[in-house]
Amino acid sequence: MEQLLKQIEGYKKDITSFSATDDKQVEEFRIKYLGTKGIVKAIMSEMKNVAPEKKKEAGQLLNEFKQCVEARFAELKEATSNTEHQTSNIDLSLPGDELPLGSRHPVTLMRNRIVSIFQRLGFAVAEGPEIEDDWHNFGALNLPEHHPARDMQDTFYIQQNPDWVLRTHTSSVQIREMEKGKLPIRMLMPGRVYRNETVSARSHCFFHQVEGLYIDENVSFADLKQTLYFFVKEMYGKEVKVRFRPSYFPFTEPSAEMDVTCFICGGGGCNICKKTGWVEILGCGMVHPNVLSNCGIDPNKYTGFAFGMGIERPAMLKYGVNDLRLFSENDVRFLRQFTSAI
Ligand code: 2NL
Repeated sequence: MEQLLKQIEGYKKDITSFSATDDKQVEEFRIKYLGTKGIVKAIMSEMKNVAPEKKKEAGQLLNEFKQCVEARFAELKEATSNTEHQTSNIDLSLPGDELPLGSRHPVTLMRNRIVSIFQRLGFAVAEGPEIEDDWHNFGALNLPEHHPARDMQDTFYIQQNPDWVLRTHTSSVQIREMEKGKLPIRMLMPGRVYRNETVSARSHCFFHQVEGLYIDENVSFADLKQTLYFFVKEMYGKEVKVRFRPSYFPFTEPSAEMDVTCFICGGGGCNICKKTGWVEILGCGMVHPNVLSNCGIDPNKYTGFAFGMGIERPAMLKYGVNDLRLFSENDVRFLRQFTSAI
């Protein structure tokens, strides 16, 4: 009798832990416990070995056990028979949980597009500090003492040290590269820059740009043009036309600005190109000899070209963003829209 009790307890445990995910396993359960050669039958046959005075008690126990097995069988059957997709209590036909995918910032996306085109031409990427001294941000770049860019009105100066500014362009990184004295240089400087401007939909006190610099013997304006032609073709397509307009920067001579035929209206005239059919995309020029000698490079032996372009404006046009402030507010409702953008 004792032994029978133990046996039944053991089987009860097995029964509750028995799991079935399909009909086949439920059938296995039935055969194992309720079949003609099953465990219930086998235990019932133990009755004959039970002492007569215990028979009543044992009978009750066995009946209870049988009910247990049958209840579990019904449970397993129910769980596997609902639909053909349903296994136990898991409904595989339900939609999955959404994976919380991150997204790249649209300014990062546009920077990566620009950078990867120049990387294919052998330009290496360099970065530098956002707090710069006067020399690297202005002096070395041939910006004269009275130049408006140096004005407190336009530049953020660091209170503790009037020699320090928040860089107003990434050219300071290029100065640092040139000062290292390793030539030739073929580099790209992407980064954040600062101007003392009132924040609005169209202007911001910080924004991003990519500058490029190529210095070697015999680098000419023709090299500059071919490099930028390649960039424009890769960036805006083969059909796009290019024009150079003479311009002025203190750090290049000669200097130019480059326009492309409007990639919004195709040259017909729209709001973006102010009905001119052209949009300005960058400034460029041959590195001024003073800048070279300021960095210890002999301007009689070496020449170079440089260019600079903003990132926000092309990003606004490409991704249809109409307010600069959206780029720096980090509102997830804005950022989420770029999950699958490239
Ligand atoms: C623009 C125009 C430009 C440069 C940047 C440069 C840097 C060095 C020497 C000479 Cl170290 N030039 N950079 C040259 C011409 C134009 O940027 O519109 N940027 C947003």
